[in-house]
Amino acid sequence: MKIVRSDEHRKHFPNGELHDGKLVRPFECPERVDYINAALDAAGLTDQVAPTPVEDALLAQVHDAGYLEFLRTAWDEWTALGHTADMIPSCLPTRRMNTHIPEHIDGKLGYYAFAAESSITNGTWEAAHAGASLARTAQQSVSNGASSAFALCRPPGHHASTDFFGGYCYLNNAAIAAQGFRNDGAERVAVLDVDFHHGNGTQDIFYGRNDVFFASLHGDPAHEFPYFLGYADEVGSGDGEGFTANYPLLPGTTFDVWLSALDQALERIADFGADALVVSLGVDTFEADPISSFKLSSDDFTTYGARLGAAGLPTVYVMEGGYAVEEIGTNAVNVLTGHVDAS
Ligand code: SP5
Ligand code: ZN
Repeated sequence: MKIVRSDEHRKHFPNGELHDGKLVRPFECPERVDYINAALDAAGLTDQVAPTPVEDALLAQVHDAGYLEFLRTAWDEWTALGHTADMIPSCLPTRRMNTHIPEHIDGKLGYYAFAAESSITNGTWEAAHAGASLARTAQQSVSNGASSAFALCRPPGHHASTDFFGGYCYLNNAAIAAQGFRNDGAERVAVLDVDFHHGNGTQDIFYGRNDVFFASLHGDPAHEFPYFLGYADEVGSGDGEGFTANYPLLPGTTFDVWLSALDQALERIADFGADALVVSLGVDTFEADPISSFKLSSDDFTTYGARLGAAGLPTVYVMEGGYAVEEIGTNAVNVLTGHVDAS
């Protein structure tokens, strides 16, 4: 298992997150990476690959050009107005509104957002770009022959779509890895999203395509963020019909139920005939996660990591969520060691 990590993520740490009506310290915080690094080192997962910058051309295959330009310039445009606080979107387009892109930065901020808990701060672009580079580098090491790799991405990515951010995500690291696999010769790529939350961004990016299969196990969006995508009747459209599979699970879901959904998703991926697998690895399915409601124990992560390793595919793990900070390292690394021991 190759490991790809860097310190650039520290450049992104907004002052607050809008949570239950209050601005609180963001759940998605830099110490998450410190705990994962410590657990990787303790487990001897230290076969490191140095990251190289993701190409603009690959970013442009996954994301809209106007959105990328917005992310790159938003903070400068904001601070040029004299603002010093973080950028929090407050006016977002909804049903029956216009789809013009506003000129004012406040309007652009709402246009390119889908959720208001995630702000843009000084360094958000640099950190997100560096995170995408980790995912690309991990994918390249696997395309070049490594059997598996782990990209310790922060901020996470699976909620970000072609042209919007939210859910702590700005660039879709898993989608960039999947597209990278395609560019480097894989004909069929599967993305398996095991984060507690539905990977709405990844689904949206590949929804009309039959070369990337997307499967997600997540809290039922009738009850859980991101609320507006991830229902079982979303199966893909056009050429992509039949290439998306959603497994919404009720709050309180226990590991036996979760694991049987995983087995169904893995069967779909095997039927698809994937040449490579990208795992959106969120460990917010943990029983003590402060914002989620599944019941997995730390040992359960080892068990399902073994299932993933037994699938026998060239695999890139991309870090997504997980907010029980002190246990995040153990839980994430348990998946990786489970994978390695079973493959
Ligand atoms: C990558 C990732 O895991 N993103 C998650 C973003 C979730 N943000 C909103 C969560 C809303 C949770 N509400 C919990 C209410 C508890 N009172
Ligand atoms: Zn999540």
